[in-house]
Amino acid sequence: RGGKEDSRGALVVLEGLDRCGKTTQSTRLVANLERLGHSAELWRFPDRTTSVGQMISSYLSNKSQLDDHTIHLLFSANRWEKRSLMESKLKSGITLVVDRYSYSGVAFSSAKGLDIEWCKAPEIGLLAPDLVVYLDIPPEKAAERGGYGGERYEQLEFQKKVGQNYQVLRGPTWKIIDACSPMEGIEEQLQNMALDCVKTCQEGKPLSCLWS
Ligand code: 2DT
Repeated sequence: RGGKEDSRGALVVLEGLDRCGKTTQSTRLVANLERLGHSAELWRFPDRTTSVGQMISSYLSNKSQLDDHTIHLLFSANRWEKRSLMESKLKSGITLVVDRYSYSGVAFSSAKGLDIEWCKAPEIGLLAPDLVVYLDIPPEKAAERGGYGGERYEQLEFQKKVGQNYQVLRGPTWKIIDACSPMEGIEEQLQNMALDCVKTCQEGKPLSCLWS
């Protein structure tokens, strides 16, 4: 077990409400992993660079309207179109730090009233993260941080529902960090969690699929 041939990169996902600090922290994590000699890349979903991603982007900025089920499936398709690249990167030893993933997909769509099991279904078979770090912030605190842009979903009442849905999704691969604690402390906790995870993947922990 754990021979070099099974060694791979880790799939680390950051989740949380808007303004919880995911983007800052995922950027720092990648820099820290690289500084410590690991190869790592920063990914994010939605990936707005693809043609599916452009449809999503236009929806989020209220430039187009879509049925709730339709946009849900587009978010999922946006992950499916990156799945094989994701797998090959991981197998080549690169750790992927991903800013939002399937949990955002389910938490946001079910906050609109869609059935949670229906929301989870199209995610079945995507790669399962080795670690999900949830940056925990009360929705009121996130709103105080200001800078909610004009995008769809960036409203307090909606974010409260999203937060409740995230709680339902929490599982054994989840670790929670208090997003209101000082930034340097968050950075350090996150780095330590990620390093542990990278190590188990280097040692040959097998890749698995959602929803495991
Ligand atoms: P950013 O502000 O992080 O770019 O996110 N979202 C995201 C969904 O509703 N479903 C998904 O599958 C994903 C990945 C969360 C843009 C918004 O899109 C939401 C916020």
